[in-house]
Parts: sequence; structure tokens; C-alpha cells
Amino acid sequence: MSQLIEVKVPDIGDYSDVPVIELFVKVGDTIKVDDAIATLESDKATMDVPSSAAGVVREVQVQVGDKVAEGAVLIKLEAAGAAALAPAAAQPAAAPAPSAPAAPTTPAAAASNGPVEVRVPDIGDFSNVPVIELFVKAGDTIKVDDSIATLESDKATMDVPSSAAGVVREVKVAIGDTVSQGSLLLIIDSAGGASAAPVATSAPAPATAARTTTDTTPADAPAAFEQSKLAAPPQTASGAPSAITLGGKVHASPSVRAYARELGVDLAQVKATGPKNRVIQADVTAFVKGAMQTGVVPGKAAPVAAGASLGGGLDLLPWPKVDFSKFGEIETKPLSRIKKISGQNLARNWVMIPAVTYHEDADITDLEAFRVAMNKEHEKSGKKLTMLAFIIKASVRALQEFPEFNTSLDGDNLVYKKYFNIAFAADTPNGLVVPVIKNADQKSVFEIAAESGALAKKARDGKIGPGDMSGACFTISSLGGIGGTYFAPIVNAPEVAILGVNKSVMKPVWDGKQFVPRLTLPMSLTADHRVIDGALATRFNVYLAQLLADFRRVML
Ligand code: CAO
Repeated sequence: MSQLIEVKVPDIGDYSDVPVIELFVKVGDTIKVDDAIATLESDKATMDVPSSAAGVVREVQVQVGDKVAEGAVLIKLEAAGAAALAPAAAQPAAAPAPSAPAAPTTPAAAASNGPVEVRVPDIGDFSNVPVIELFVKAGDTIKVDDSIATLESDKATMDVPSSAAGVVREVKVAIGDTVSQGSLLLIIDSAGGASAAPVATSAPAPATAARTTTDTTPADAPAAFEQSKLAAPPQTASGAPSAITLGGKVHASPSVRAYARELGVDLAQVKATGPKNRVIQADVTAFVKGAMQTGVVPGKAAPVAAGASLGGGLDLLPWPKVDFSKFGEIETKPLSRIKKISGQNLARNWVMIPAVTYHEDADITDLEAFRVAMNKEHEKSGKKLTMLAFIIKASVRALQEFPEFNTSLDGDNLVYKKYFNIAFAADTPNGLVVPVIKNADQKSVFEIAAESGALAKKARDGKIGPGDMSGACFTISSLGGIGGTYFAPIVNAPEVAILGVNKSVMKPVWDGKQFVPRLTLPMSLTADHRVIDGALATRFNVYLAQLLADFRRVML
């Protein structure tokens, strides 16, 4: 056996004795560089530790509950080849992550009782990160280290704790804003003693100050991040690390995790309403309220008389645990991050929505002939019309005609949207993503074709961001380029309907005198029956088919 490679806990900043709360590998597993090995969780941060090397796991040196610090050996691997070794594996502890920079702690700032600015601290390699949750509002009294906001990029979730104590005078960001290191978050009427930059002083900008107070140069910070693969949690002005979550099964910020722990709530049981299926603080509160009101904790078996059912929970059997290797050779591979997230959404939507799928055929003979002719005419310009773009445009017209399809359920209310953002499913090597064409009603078919092509490419290149995938009203899943006849797509909640299309085929159609060959597009519309009755769904389908059969109708 070749020499085993030790995979150690990299530089995790200020933390030591951090409990292992989850282990993702076992002896015999084949893992790649960056595969998650374990999740560590302290009071303030949740961190996935990715593997610094590829190979077969020969020894697992820790168990759930063990406490670890930088340099602790987690697993020993038999290398898949020397080339698979990441730089960090060769020198696991030798590549220090950027020591967490402190924001300016000038004597003037420390002594200040006036208004102080709280800004985004050094967040490593990240910039233009969306704010997904805000925990404070004007008038709130906050302490140093209280969480102000959660930022979330594709790869990390970060809580930003306050660097100052006092009363919030102004919140300078809103949910959805994107921020970078140094962006202004709050103005606080300081309670004094906090180490934050006073407002309107000539104190250096936080980014500069951070570099000044540490030896980290702008150039070496990202490199250190890459080497360690686990950045030291960014620190606040007070030196308190904020949190990074690089994965984990339940998506929640560290502060929400702490809140749930305090209340004894199992996050896995909480219905997530935050972006990307994230559990937010309000979800934990709602969960506790629900449990208090009904006396039933979801997921916990309730004493039920034989034959009776509470009706509220699903009371499902546990997932079957089978040792497949007993029956033949197997290989286990972890699901991609996209699959894990979309899987949770799909499962919720499948279970929660009483959905019905309605089928219809659209005669697209003339439309396809027009599309082919237009593409020939525009061959030199490089412009290309796709059937998907026509379907998006026709769907907008149908949504305008049937506004119930452009809604979302909000408790007992139906929210009607006056804008027309159309999502489309794009198949990527890592799983399904759903980019959104914003304001499709205001765009030409050429523009929609170009934008959907660009978004699909971005998705396949793994470069799509949360902003590209938010705000949809209605989704189209086109399998037309692949084949199939009909299928039953799952509604993309909180939307109320989704249109699936398959490959168009020539079919003999009776025109009253004879059978004529017509190019037919198979359509499958799934709708939420709580909002859309079968009659309405069928009217929508018939109308959409009419639009596609004679596209001039779209202008009427
Ligand atoms: N009938 C017949 N041919 C069709 C068609 C249809 N309904 N739709 C597309 N085609 C043809 C196209 O014209 C194209 O042919 P040419 O290259 O000769 O023009 C070819 O099929 C390939 O099209 P495409 O699928 O690459 O492009 P698109 O614009 O039709 O679709 C996108 C783009 C992103 C929707 C698609 O690539 C994709 O990812 N589809 C999969 C979606 C999916 O996975 N849905 C399931 C979700 S639920 O599990």
C-alpha cells in the first residue's frame, strides 16, 4: 500500500476545540479534492472541511462529537495519484490563512460615543455578495457581535456581527443588495467603547485599515484562501469571527443555528422559507409557535389510536437503509450541491402542492416554418430564433390573458404579479438550474432567444448567480431538444404552474376531409389545484396552443 496522506483541519482562524457535528466519509469511500469531509460547528461558525487530497479513505481519525483544532488529522487517504494532491495536502498546516484583520481601532473610535459606522469586514475572496437576511432595524439596541445580516454567495454563507454596541440609527442596506468588504451596513449611536469607525472622520476605509493592521497584503489573501480551502472566518472589528457555512444538510446561518439550539429545535424539522430553501429565524419562531399551539412537534411520532391519524404530519416510515454491496459491486458518489438544494425544493413541492398535469398538442407547423425562414434570413448576423423563445413569448401572452397563472399563494391570499418574469429549466453537468428572463413581456423573441442562450451557457459554465435565478413568475421546462412525448413537471413554488414541452413530431391530423401532416408540439402543464381548477388549466393550454398555431394572435 502506498504511503497514506493525512488530511488535517486547516487554519480555522480563532477557533480551537471545535466539535465535529457531522462526518461525510467512511473507510473505503473514494473522494475527490474539495469533497466535504466533516462539518465543524462552534457557537459562531459552521464550517465544512473539504478534503485537500483525492483518494480512497483508509482511516477516519475522528468521530462525531470529537473536538478538533487546526492541524488535527481527520482522515488518512490512499492517494489517487500524486497529481491529485492539492497544495494544502502537501503542507496542510503550513499555509496560514490570512490572519483575520481587525477594523480600525483608533483611540478616537474607541472613545467615541457619537454615531459610528458598521461596515462589512474582510470577507476573503468574496465581493458583490447578496444580503439575504437582515436582523436589525432602526431603533434596535444591539451589542457587539450581535448578528446584523447574513450574506450568501454561491459558495459561502456569512453572518456579519456588529463591531459596535448602541442604538441603530440607520440601516444602509436592504435584502437583495449586494455588498463587498467595506460596504456600509449600519450607522449606530454608539454606547461607547466599541471599536468601530466613527462617522465622518478621516479614518482609513475599512479595507485599507484591515490591511494596515495586519500583514496580509491584498494579493495574498485570496491565495491563502485557495491554499487552505477553508478561509479563516472573517473577523469583525472586535476580533470576533463571523461565520462561514460552506455546505451542510440544513441551510441556515450560524446565528439561526444558535437560536434553534437555544430553543431545542431540530433544524431538519423546520420548514424553510428563505432564499434557496434557507431556514431563517422567522421559520424557527414559526416552528416553535406551531408546536406550542398544536402540541405536536412535526417529525416526532405522536401517540395515535390504532387506525386513527392526526392528519397533519406525513407519519412516514424511515428511509430504507440497504447494504447494496451485499448484492453486487457498488460505487457511492456524493450528490452535487445543486442537486442537494434542488432536491429539497422538489421534494417539498411534490409533497405540499396538490398538482395536476394537463396535456395539449400545439400545431407549430407554420411557426416552425417561420422560425426556419427567419433564421435563414438572419444567418449572417448570427442571430438565432429558438422554439423556446417563441414559447416564452406566447406564455407571457397567456399569463396576461389568465392572470391566475401569474400568482403566488400567501396563506389565504393570492398575490397577483403585474410583471412577467419567465424561468426556464437548464440542464447542466451539475444538475438542474432555473435561470429567469426578467420582463419578458418587454423583450422581442430575438432578445429572449439571445438572453436564454446566454443564461443557459452561464449555467453550464457554473457561473450563474442568485440574481439570475430569482423573481420568476412561471417556469418552462423544455425537453424538446432531447425527445420524449409528455411528462409531468413539478411546480416551482411559490409559482403556481409550470409548462413542460417535448420534441415536436409530425402527426396525421384530420382537417375535416383528410389527414394532413402537422408538426405537433406536446405540452404538459402542471398547475397547483389550490389556485387553478382543471377547467381553467385546460383553457390556458388551449389558448397557448392557439397562440403557437398562429403567432399573430400574440399581438392581439
Ligand atoms: N421540438 C423539436 N426540436 C426542438 C424542440 C422541440 N420542442 N426544442 C428544441 N429543439 C431543437 C432545437 O431547434 C435545436 O436544434 P437546432 O440546433 O437544429 O436548432 C436542438 O433541439 C437543441 O436545442 P436545445 O435544447 O439545445 O436548445 P433550446 O433552446 O431548445 O433549449 C435549454 C435550451 C436550456 C432549455 C435546453 O438546452 C435544456 O437544458 N433543456 C433541458 C431542460 C430540462 O432538463 N428539463 C427537465 C426539468 S424537470 O426534470
